[in-house]
Amino acid sequence: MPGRLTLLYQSHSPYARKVLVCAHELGLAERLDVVHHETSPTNRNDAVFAANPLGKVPVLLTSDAGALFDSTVICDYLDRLGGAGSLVPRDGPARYEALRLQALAQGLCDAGIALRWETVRRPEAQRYPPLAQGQAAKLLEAYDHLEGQAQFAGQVAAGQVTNDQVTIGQIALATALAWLEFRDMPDFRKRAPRLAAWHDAFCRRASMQATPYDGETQDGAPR
Ligand SMILES: N[C@@H](CCC(=O)N[C@@H](CS)C(=O)NCC(=O)O)C(=O)O
Repeated sequence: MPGRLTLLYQSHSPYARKVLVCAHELGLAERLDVVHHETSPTNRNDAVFAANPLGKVPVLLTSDAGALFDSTVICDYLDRLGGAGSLVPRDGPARYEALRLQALAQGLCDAGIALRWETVRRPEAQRYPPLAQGQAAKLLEAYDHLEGQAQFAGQVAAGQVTNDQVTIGQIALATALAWLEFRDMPDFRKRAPRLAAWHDAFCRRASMQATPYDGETQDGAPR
């Protein structure tokens, strides 16, 4: 049984926040030493590379399983450590519903980060508008897809968002949507009002309240 765990974290990373929200939901947050790290492919962080050859956060340093990445693997580890395996249903359609939703949320974050490179992070002369449009289209398609899923309306109506029935997919989605708003990405509220209502309810959970986004990306000096 591992004792304390170190989480290489970043206060403005949706992937890192997903991990920390999972830890809170599982009652494991007190066992984590959370260490903030700035990362960027244009601003090398040697301490992060020492634990993850991809140079990305989050990374979880464990005594029994080594340095774990990426966020999906860390969440799986925490879920098993938590005992009940409650965030990732063990079997059946519920398992794949949760994992697929997590994959979609990961894709929202990936597309959002790619879009930010084309809109604010890359020097202006090197931006490629068709790439920005293509990434924004992924976000809008995903909003429409999620809005079409009746589960969100039902959950808000039944108050389920504020009880204990959360999955890795829901946590991943909430942290992704919160990040998209934090970074002024294409709006989902008008386009997907049921999704927005679900999100607002989910954000009232203590795990979300305890993990607000903060900070700016540090890409280093222009080359
Ligand atoms: N698939 C990874 C993505 C992790 C990721 O992209 N993290 C960003 C911070 S939001 C990072 O560290 N980027 C640094 C880089 O790309 O070099 C996960 O789910 O953990």
